Amino acid sequence: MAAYSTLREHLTGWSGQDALRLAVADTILHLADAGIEMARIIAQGPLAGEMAAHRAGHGSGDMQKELDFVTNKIVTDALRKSPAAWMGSEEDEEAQALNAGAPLAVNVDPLDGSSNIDTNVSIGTIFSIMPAAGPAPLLQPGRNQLAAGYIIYGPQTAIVLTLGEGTHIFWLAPGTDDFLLASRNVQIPLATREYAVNASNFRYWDDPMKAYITDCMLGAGGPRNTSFNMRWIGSLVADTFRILTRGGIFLYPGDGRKGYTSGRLRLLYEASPIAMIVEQAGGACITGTERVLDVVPSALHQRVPLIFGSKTEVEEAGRCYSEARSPTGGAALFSQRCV
Ligand code: FDP
Repeated sequence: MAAYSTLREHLTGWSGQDALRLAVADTILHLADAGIEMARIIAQGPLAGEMAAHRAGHGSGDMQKELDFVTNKIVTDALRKSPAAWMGSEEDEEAQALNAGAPLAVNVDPLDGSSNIDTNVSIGTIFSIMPAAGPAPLLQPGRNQLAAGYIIYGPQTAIVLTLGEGTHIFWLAPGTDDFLLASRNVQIPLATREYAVNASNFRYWDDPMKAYITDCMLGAGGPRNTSFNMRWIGSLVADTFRILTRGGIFLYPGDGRKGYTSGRLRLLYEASPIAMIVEQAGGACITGTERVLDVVPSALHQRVPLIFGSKTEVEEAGRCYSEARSPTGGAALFSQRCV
């Protein structure tokens, strides 16, 4: 195997003697250890027990599964050992006070993509690390993040990480506890012909979103003069990984369903960390009308419309909003199919 730096070596080089960076590095290493433990449980599938079974009650309001509960405990234990004063988790209704006086505040989604647990599709743990500053340290805009990343449990286990100096991928070497830096400075291609959206919601979308997707669907004969492909894994970490690898655009807008005015995804432990990862990889991330990293949060579990990926394509979707566009003729056909 080529000589790759380990995650620990990379973090040691990055942090030097800077106290805040040392705290961030320590926290990431504890989360990486937690990721190894979770990867081993997930790799067992049903042999580890009924991990996709539903449990009662849930912090963010979404349905909780057994593996959500197990991973939340593992991540909480890891953060208790870290220099984190506060933790916000998708699985806990309220913020948790951890180590008083510690310098960091960490938001986590211990298990993203949990509707895929029993389908053998990649799932992951997303984290966002901020300074424990201000009256509500967990409720900071994403631009204040010191580091963001996610651990993906798939055919390969890997950590996608940004420390604000590019986005890197560290791969877990099988049979070891070492994450190795084999993908440095990942770059999302500027342009793409591939979009990711849950198209079954078309009839609930606003006009700009309908206009954007309709134009993609009209293909080479439509206003974009381009044939598009579509992919939707339905697991944010997996869809993001594909976009980091070969480009694309991901869209989960607000829609007309009850509770979906601001979409489905959560600002603090999904959209903000993904936005930092994507921007650091040369991509863009917006709500439709605003840069996601500039959204000022007001609640731990708040949702946000999310559009990210290849820069020129995200700008195209943004133009549909700034110009308040309406769908062209093709939309009528598609709406009829949806009813
Ligand atoms: P899940 O509910 O399985 O945890 O954040 C939640 C999420 O998955 C994302 O990973 C995924 O992108 C999205 O929801 C899928 O939503 P839809 O089922 O509405 O397509």
